[in-house]
Amino acid sequence: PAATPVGYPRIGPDRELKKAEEAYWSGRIDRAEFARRTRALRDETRARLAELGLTGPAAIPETFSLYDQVLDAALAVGIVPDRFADVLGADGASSADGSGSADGTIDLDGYFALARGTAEQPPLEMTKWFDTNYHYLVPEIGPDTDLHIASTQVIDLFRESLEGGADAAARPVLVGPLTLLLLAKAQDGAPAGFDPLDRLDDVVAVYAELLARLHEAGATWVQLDEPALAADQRIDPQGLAALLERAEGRLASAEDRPQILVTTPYGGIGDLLPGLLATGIEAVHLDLTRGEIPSATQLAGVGRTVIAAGLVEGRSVWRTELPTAAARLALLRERVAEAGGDPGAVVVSTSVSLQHVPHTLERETDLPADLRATLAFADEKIAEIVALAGSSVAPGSVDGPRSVPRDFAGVRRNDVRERTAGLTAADLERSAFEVRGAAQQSRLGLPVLPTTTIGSFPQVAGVRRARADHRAGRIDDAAYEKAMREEIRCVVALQEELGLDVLVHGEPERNDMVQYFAEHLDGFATTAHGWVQSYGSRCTRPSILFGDVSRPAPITVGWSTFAQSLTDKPVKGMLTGPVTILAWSFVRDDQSLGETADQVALALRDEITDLEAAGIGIVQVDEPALRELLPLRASDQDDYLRWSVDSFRLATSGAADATQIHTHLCYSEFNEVVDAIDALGADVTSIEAARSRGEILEALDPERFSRGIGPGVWDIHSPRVPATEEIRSQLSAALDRVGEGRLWANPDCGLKTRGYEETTESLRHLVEAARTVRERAAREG
Ligand code: THG
Ligand code: ZN
Repeated sequence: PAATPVGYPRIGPDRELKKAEEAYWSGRIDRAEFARRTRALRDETRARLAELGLTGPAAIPETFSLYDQVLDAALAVGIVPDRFADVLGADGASSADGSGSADGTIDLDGYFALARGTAEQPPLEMTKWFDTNYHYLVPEIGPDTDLHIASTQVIDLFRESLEGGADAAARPVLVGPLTLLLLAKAQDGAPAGFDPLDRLDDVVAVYAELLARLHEAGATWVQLDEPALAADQRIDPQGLAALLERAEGRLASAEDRPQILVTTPYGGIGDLLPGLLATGIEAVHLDLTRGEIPSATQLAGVGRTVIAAGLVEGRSVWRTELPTAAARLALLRERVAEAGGDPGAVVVSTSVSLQHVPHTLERETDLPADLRATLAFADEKIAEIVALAGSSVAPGSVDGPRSVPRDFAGVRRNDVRERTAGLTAADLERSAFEVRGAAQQSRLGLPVLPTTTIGSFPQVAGVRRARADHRAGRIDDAAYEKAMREEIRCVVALQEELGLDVLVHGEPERNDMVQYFAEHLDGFATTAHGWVQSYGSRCTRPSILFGDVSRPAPITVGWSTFAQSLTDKPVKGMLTGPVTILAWSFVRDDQSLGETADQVALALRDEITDLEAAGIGIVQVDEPALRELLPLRASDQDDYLRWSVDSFRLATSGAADATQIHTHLCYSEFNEVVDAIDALGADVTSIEAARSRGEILEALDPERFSRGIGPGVWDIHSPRVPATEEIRSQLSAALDRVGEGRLWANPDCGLKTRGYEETTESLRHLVEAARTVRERAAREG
C-alpha cells in the first residue's frame, strides 16, 4: 500500500468494546453474544478503514485487542506466569479458530483472569506504555516458562479479515520480541540475576512458528512493533543493536513467512537504523515527528527495504500541515534514492498507533468551528496519510509548521503572556521548610502521625446521576448544588465520626481530576465523544488545550469552604497540578510545554490564593503524572525535570508560610524521580506505596527526602480491607525509618472507585493503627 497507519483505536466510536466487556463480566451477556459484538466492531472498523482509502492487501493493520496488545503478544508466545498456570487449557476450551486443541491454549475467561485478576490471584501489574497515558499489562516470565503458541488470536483475526476477500486481507500486528521482553519482568521466584532477555532465542522461535502459520494462512505481511528502540533501555545501544540483529535477523532468515514490517514508534532510533536495515526484513517504520529524517549515510543499507514514513503525528489531535509533510516526504525519498534505494517504495504512515486519539471528529459538532477546522482525530489522520500518498499535495518547506497554524481568538492573550513574561526566580520560592513548618504547626496543631485521605470519596450512583442530570439540563443549578452539598455533608460527618485529623470534601462534583479543571479554565475545549482507551475497558476523554490558559473565576473555593464550614478540623483544598493537567490533555504544539505549564500554574496559584483568603489552611496539588511525561531518552530528562518542577513551584509558592502544601503521586516509580519530588518543595507528599513498600521505605532516606511523607498504607485498588495490625506494623516500620514529626497516615490513592462499606471499615482501621503507633511514640518520648 502507499499509505498505512501503525494502528487504529479499538474501543469503538461508541465505546462498543467497553460496553460489551462490562456486559460480559457482569453476566448480562454470554460468550456467544460477546463474540458477536466484538466481531461486529471489527467488521465495522474494517469497513470504515476501507472507506477512508486503506484498500488492497495488507493496507489495514489488524490492531484489535480485547484488553491490551502486550498481553496479546505475551499469550501468543506462551508467557503466562506460573501463578496463573491453571488458566492454560484448564476447562478444555477450544482455541478461537475452532481447531479444538485445548491443551496449553488460553480461553476468553483465562485471558480476562490475567488482565483483571481472580479471587486467588492479583492481575498482571499495569504500567504506563512509554510516555503515554495508556497502560499495558506487564508480562511475567521465568527461566522455565513453557514458551509455545498459547493464543492463536493473531492468526484467527487474519483469517477473519480474509472473509472480506483477498483485497481486504489485513496486516497482522504483534508487539515484537525485543520490546516484549524489555517490558516484561522476572516472575516471582525467578533466580537472582535472571533477565527476561535471557529467553530471547526461545521467544523468537515461537514468533517464527507464528509467522509460518500466518504465511500458511495467506498473510503477505506481518507487523512487529518495536517501540523499545525509541527509548533508553537497561542495556546500551550496542547491546540493543546486537539483540535486534539476533531477533529480527533470525525471523528474517526463516523460509516460510510473510514479509516483515518492523515499526519504531514513540521517537527516533538514531544509530539503530543501519542495524535494523541489515537484518533482512522487508520494511522499517520510522517516527519522523519525534525522530529526524535519516541521512543518506544512515540509509546506506536500505537496498530494497520499504521505508514507512511516520509523518503524521499519531498521538496529537492537531491537523497536519500537509505541504510541510509533503516536503519532508520528498526529502526522505531523495535521501533513499541517494542511498541507492527505491524512492517509490516509501509509504506514508503515522508516527505511532492512532490508539491514543479518539475515533472521529465527525460527531464533535459542538466544538467551536475555528478550533474544529484545525483538528484531526484517527479517521481524519487516516485521510491525511492517504492524501500525502497521493499526488495532490504540493510540497511546501521542510521547515514549515508541522500542524495547521491556529490563530483564532483565545490562542494568544496578551494579559496571560504579560504575566508569564514577568515571572522571576523569586516567584518559585517559599521560606525555608523549617520556618513554614513552625508556622503551620502553630496554626493547625496536628498530632504526631496525622491521619488523612487522598481527596476523593466513593462516587455513589446518586452523585453520578446528579452530575449527568445537571449536564443534560434535567436538573437546574440549585438542585445540583443541593445534591452535592448533601454528599459533602455526609462525607465530612463520616470523617469526623472516624476521627480523621485532616478532612476533605470528597470531590463529588468532579468527573475526572483533569477534565474538571479543563472545563473551568479558558484555553481548553472538551469533547462530547472523544474517548481514548486508558486500559482495558477504561477510557478518558482528554481535553484539548489549544490556547492561553487563564482562570475566569474561582473553581474549587465554594465546595472547599462549604466543607470547612461544617467542621473545626482542617479541610484540605484539592487541586490537580500543572504537569498532570498537561499529561492527561491534548496539548498545543505551537509553544514549549514549559510555557504552557507556567500558564496553568499561574491559574492554580490564583486558586490557592483564593482558597487561603477563604480560610483554607491546607491545599493539596496532585501530580500523579509527574513520572509519566519523563522523556524516554536520559539526555532529555534534565530539561523536563526543570520545567515540570518549576511549574509546580510556581503554582504553590505564592502560599503563605502557614499554609501547608501537600502533593500526591501515584504510579510514580518513586525512586526514579525522588530528587525531583524533593525539589517540588511540598510540605507533605503522599505516595502510592502499598504495592512496592520495601523500595519506597528504602528511598525515604532523610538525607534525600526531608519533608512530610505519607507512604500509602492501604492499597485502594483492591476491595480488601486491611487489618488494623497490618497497618500498624507498616506505620511502625515507616516511623522507625523517617522519625516522628514527618510521617503521615493515609491510604495510597483516592477512594473514588471504592464502595462505602470497605472504605469506612478500612479508614477505621487506619485511625486505630495511627493512634496505637502514636501512643508508642509518646511512651518512647
Ligand atoms: N484521569 C485521567 N487520566 C488518567 C487517570 C485519571 N490516567 C491515568 C489513570 N487515571 C487512569 N485510570 C483510569 C481509571 C478509571 C477510569 C479511567 C482511567 C474510568 N473511566 C470511566 C470509564 O471508562 O468508564 C469514564 C470516566 C468518565 O465518565 O469521565 O473509570 O483519573 N484523565
Ligand atoms: Zn494516586
